[in-house]
Formats: sequence, C-alpha cells, structure tokens
Amino acid sequence: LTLLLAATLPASAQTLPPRTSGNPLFPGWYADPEAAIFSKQYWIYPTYSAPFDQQVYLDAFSSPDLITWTKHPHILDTARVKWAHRAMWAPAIVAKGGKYYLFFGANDYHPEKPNEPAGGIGVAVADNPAGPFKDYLGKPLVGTIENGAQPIDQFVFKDGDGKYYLIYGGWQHCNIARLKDDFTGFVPMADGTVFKSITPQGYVEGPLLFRRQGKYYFMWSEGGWTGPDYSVAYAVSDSPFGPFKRMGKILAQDPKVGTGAGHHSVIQVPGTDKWYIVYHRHPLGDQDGNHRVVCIEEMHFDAKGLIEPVKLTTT
Ligand code: FUB
Repeated sequence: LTLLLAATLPASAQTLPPRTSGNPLFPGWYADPEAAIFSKQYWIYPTYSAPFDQQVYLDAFSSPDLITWTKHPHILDTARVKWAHRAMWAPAIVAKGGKYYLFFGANDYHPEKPNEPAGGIGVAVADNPAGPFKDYLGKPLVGTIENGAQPIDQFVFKDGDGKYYLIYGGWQHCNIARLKDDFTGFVPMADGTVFKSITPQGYVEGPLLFRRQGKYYFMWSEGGWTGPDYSVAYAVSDSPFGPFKRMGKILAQDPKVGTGAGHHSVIQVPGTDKWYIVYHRHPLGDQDGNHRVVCIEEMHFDAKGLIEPVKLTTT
C-alpha cells in the first residue's frame, strides 16, 4: 500500500535513512508487504507466505529506523473473523479517527468452488497499529466478482480531497470503488455504478495508487506470482479513474540477486521527495513458490517524473 504519510517523524527521520537492515528486511517467509508510518515508526504488514490452509493469521513488523525490526505476531487471526478460514492475504492499512483499519483478503474467493466458504475482502479494526485487530463488518466488504476481478489484493487510496477509494483485484482485472467515510461500504459514482474498472495494460494483481506532483501513479504486479518473472510495472494518469498510460516495468528479477520481485508498496519519507519500494522476492535457487521474503530499495524519479528502474540489493 502506498501511504502519503500524515504522520510526523522526529527530525532525525526527516531525511532518508542512510541505510537499512539489508535484504531481506527481517527473517521469515512473507509476501505482499504493506508499508506505513505510524507513531514515529515504520510498519510493514505482510502476508504470511505458506500453503493457503496455513495462512490463518497476519504478523506485523515495526522499526524506528528501517534497521532494527520488532515482530508483532498474530495481529489478526482467522479465529477472530468468523467468515475467514484460510488464505489471509495482502493487508492494506489506514489510520483514521484514532483507529487503524486493516483491509485483508481471505479464503481465495472462487465462485467455481461452491463447496468452499465464500470470502473476499474484509476489514478489521484496532486501537493500535500492532492490534489486536477484530473483524469490523462481520462479513466481507467485497464478496462478489465485479468486472471480472477476484476480490483480493486490496489497496486504500486517500485522494487530496479527503475521499477514500478501494482499489483491488486479481485475475487480471482491477476495480476502483469509493469507500464510505466509515469504511462500511461504498458510495456510488455519479453514474450510479459502484465498481469501475481501471485495468491497465499488462495488469495481473497487487495494485497500488499514489499521487506525486499532481499525477496519479498506478502500479501493479505482472507475471506468475510463484515464478521468476513476477515483476512490477506502472502507468500514469491525471485522474484516479484513469485512463492510465502504461509507462513500463520498474522492478524485476536480477539473476544475481533474487527472482520474482513484486507485490510491493511504497513509502514517501514525510516532508521529502524521497521514496522507498518495499516488495517481496524469491531467494536465488529457491524451489518453493511460497519462499518469499520482504525487501526494500530506494525508488527514484527522473526530471520528467518517470520512475527509474529499481536495482535489487542485498545490503
Ligand atoms: O500472497 C498471496 C497472493 O500471492 C497475493 O494475493 C498475490 O498478489 C500474490 O502475491
């Protein structure tokens, strides 16, 4: 998830930290990292990368400096969400009104599997970024297929006018829908529709949207999520509803460092034009599609506002 960060960091953190803990950021198999800054700390909310039936909880990680990380285990657990049983995926987090809202996918929703429980995108809430989070709605926020999009890989975007949007979708389709202010549902668009397709060319999953210098940057992952060619591309528009013009791929495997680099989020260091991309990748020689680890790199824009290709590092 991209955060245009409202939190205030101490003066010492107002510039890009000179280094990070190196890659991977912390031990363990994790994917789909959502990065945020809360309470003067960097936070990462990843998917626990394991077989679907074992993905029954989410952990979080916090750091004051991107070097030292503290693990917060089981911030959300399927035991606290009656409709969620497995495949808890790709958290997205928003702080609003003193609460923390964690949007998550569960059950790998698939209408062609009628014997499996329905699922989709849910919302959990807590008073603290470390949780414990509890189910907010008692049912999925999105539990249907709209415009062909599987209800997974949610991202929450706050526009400059204070409106919140849910952007999500697997199966190569991406939707945007305006969230109600209390995140209990959606506000229809002017034409009466709730879900608008904004699928850019090449899109597979893992969408993300942020604004920089008046332009909307749409980023996503493409390729197969367990394979070496998983990667990140982006498009640009003057509107959050597109149309988005594909600009190209900016993150991909480096056969000398790691493969399958994708499903990322972005951090803008508050008060600066300094950015990080936080993503997962497979270690070299990996034989298990679930062996995904969370990494971080600097992300730079050129003078025209184009995102420069990101270099995979180990330090
Ligand atoms: O981690 C589970 C799934 O794998 C995510 O929802 C996809 O984006 C892919 O990263």
